Amino acid sequence: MTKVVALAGGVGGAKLVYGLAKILPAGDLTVIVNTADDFVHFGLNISPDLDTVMYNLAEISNEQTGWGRQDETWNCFAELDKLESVNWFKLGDRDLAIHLERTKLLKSGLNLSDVTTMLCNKLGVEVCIRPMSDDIVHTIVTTEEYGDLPFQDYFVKYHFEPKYISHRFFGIHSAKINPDTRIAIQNSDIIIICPSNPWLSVLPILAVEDMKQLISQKLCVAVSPIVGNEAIKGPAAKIFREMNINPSAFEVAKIYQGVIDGFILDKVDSSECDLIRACGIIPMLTETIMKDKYSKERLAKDIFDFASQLKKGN
Ligand code: FO1
Repeated sequence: MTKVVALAGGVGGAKLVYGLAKILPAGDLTVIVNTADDFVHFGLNISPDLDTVMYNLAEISNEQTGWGRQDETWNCFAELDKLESVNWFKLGDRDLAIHLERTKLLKSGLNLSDVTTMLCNKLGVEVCIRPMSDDIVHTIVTTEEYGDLPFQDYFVKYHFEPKYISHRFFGIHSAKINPDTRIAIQNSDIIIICPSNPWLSVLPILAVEDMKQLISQKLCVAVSPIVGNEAIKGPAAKIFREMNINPSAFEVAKIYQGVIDGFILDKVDSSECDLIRACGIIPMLTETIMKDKYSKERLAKDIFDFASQLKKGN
């Protein structure tokens, strides 16, 4: 029995988590999810990355967008539009039920970890999904055109078009790791950093309390979200360019240097393996683009087999 902890955020992370859940017994997989994208909208506590992972595992996610629900209706959203209300963040009717329930449970005094477990139980998700912290953390992106933007304003309202200057995690210094999350990491055999945005989805998780130290003590591999100098989805390659760094799998591996023992990258980037080895990281080449359920499961198996034969500190 091999205990796996996956760190995930965003659509790419959720896709790999789906594949991992297909190859591992539910009790052997724990997913620690970025919550720095969370925000309060219409007075509702919205946790996009927790919901995206939960919906993928419940097999009720919208496969086209990667977020939100399948078979969604937009009656409430349409009425809000008639009221000329805020409409840049689309909230479907089915999705709204989760936001309403999460907000009610949090207001009753439960923490986000317990609320997430309750919602997963109600959706029949057996894999353990845990927020990176029960405390509030907000990613703020500083841009050339608008100055500081809350994450969802940068990502959704402005479609990550503004020029990236820097970012920070508001509240990170007081954010604690839930004791059960800490135990899950300490009891794990392998940690997998999913192909999520390194700065906006993974580094918030590693920045919580002593998370980075906890994870660095474990055998850890990461999957590149950059393939052929481009991101599959989202602003990762654009942010690299705005940092004057060439977007590459190697540059992602460098971000995780000191934390990871192995790095999984796409075959198209095979020329970068020597650079990755020079960082003391073992590369593994495979097809990393997940376009259907089969490829999610196959990638998960490739990663698990690769990590299982690595030794800590190689
Ligand atoms: N992303 C969009 O690009 N447009 C939206 O209108 C949108 C709504 C939305 C509603 C609920 C939810 O859980 C996610 C939603 N997302 C939307 C995706 C979300 O902004 C991103 O998935 C993450 O925050 C970034 O990883």
